Amino acid sequence: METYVAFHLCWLLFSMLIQNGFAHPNFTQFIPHGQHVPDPCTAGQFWQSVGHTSHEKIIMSANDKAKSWNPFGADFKKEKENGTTLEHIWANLCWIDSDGDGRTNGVELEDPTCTWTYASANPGNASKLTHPGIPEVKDGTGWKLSPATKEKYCPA
Ligand SMILES: [Ca+2]
Repeated sequence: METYVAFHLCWLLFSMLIQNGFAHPNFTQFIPHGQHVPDPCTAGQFWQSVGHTSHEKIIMSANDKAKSWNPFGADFKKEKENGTTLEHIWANLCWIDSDGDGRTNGVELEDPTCTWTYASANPGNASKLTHPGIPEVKDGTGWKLSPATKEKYCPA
C-alpha cells in the first residue's frame, strides 16, 4: 500500500513539473498555419515558437518563458488565463491585431474572416502568411521589418 501511494505521489509531482515549466506544450496546433509561421528575419525559415520573441523552438522554465512573450503570445496567454479553452482561443485571437501593425491576426495567418476551427484544414494561401506577433511596416514594395523591429527580434 505504501509503495502504491508513494508511486502515485511521485507521478503527481512529475506531472505538475511537466505542466509548470519543463515541457512546452505545442500551442501552435491551436492556430491556423501554426507550424508554418514565417520568420520575418530570415526568408524561407519558420518561427517555431510563434508566441515568443525567439525564432527558435524554446524549452524553458515558466519564469523565463514569461519574459519572452511577443505581443501575440501575450494575447494567447491572456485568453488562456481567462479560461478560454485552447481549442477556442483562435476564435478570439483572430480579430485582434496583436502586434499593432494594422493587420488582424486572422489576416496575418490567412484567416481574414475568422472561420478556421481547431483541427480543420489550414485556410488561405500559405505563401502569404506573416507573423502575427512581430509588427511590419508597409512600403512601396510590401511589408517589411522596421530597423528597430529588426534589431529587437532578429539576432545579428
Ligand atoms: Ca498584426
